[in-house]
Amino acid sequence: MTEAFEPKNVIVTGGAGFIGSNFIHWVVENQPGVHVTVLDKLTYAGNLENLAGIPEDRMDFVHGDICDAALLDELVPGHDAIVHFAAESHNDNSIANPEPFIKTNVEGTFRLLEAVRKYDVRFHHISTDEVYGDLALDEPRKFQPDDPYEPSSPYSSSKASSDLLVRAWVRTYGVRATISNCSNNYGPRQHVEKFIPRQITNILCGIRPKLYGDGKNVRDWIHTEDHSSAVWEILTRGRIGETYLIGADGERSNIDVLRAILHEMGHAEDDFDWVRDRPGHDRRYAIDATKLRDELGWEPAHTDFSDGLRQTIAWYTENRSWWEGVKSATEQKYAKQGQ
Ligand code: NAD
Ligand code: TDX
Repeated sequence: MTEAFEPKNVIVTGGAGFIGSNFIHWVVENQPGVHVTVLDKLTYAGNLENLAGIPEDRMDFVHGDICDAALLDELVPGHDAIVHFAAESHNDNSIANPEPFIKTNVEGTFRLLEAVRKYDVRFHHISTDEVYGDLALDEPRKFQPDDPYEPSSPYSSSKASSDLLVRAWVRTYGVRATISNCSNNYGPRQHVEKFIPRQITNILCGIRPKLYGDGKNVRDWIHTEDHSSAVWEILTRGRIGETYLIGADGERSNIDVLRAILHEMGHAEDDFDWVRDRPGHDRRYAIDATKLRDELGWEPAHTDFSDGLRQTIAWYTENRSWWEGVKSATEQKYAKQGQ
């Protein structure tokens, strides 16, 4: 067993977004001696409100771009780790306009790798199961860490590219880095462009939910707090150069998830619209997290999806001011795409 790494001063890129902010709340609650420096560009997906309530002595916020090498030269020295969440994260946006995905996800990761190489800082790269392409609905197999990369969308190919850069910087330059590829996250503070919050907020606004294609596509859902605890284990106890898959055995078809939301919110289970399918739409994702569970002893805490979904519905119901301002622009964008 390798000795545990105990970071005290951690840069979190993309910390004002959905998963990054949930990770920071988790660290502040569970790791008392750790200070976080957030580096976030505050794109349409970043929101400073996501960091409300974090004590001032636990966090600094830096408004900036991960592609800015001069800023990284100022910021990185003095920190002992970077956890890299910042990305353009939405598949549908990547199909409409891939360029920001190449810039932030590929060039941004390259800039960070150059900085951690220069200043010898531990790096953890957050990635997605989508780099492995998709599985058939009836296939017993799940994704394994060493599976070949077969990304389908501009988003997933940009994430795959960034993973390969990390692997190369480890092998060629000896950078101290790990990678995690996680399945679909749900929970509070997820942007209303994403599937679960879009449908919940549609219902709250009197708009019928929208289901792509035949609704049979399967996603492997994990609560974002379980993603956070897994990332911490990998950052502190993972083996350098390794890839860990993060998932909590949460496979569900989109139509089942939508019906569960409709049921929970008191609507008939056919009270939704079928809309145009996503081009290149991946059929099924499924994670085998055996390596993470066996090697690091990680276990998810949120094993009851219905319960997690109920809490998520409650969060969006109680926090209308968090999402109301961006809802109509998001729906207008979808309407233009026939979705
Ligand atoms: P998000 O879109 O909610 O947040 C992204 C954050 O990154 C925002 O705060 C944004 O302002 C910031 N950002 C974007 N470009 C930047 C730049 N150039 N410089 C600095 N900051 C920038 O994304 P998310 O859903 O929280 O995803 C976070 C990470 O997790 C991403 O790397 C994503 O690929 C990965 N991931 C997401 C999921 C999921 O289900 N959402 C699953 C697996 C992996
Ligand atoms: O309105 C919708 N209707 C619908 O049927 C939306 C927004 C989505 N969908 C479908 C498409 C997918 O099969 O729901 C599923 C989930 O869609 P998204 O929330 O867009 O997620 P996905 O494309 O699976 O990608 C997510 O998980 C992996 C994250 O957005 C990525 O950042 C992460 O890497």
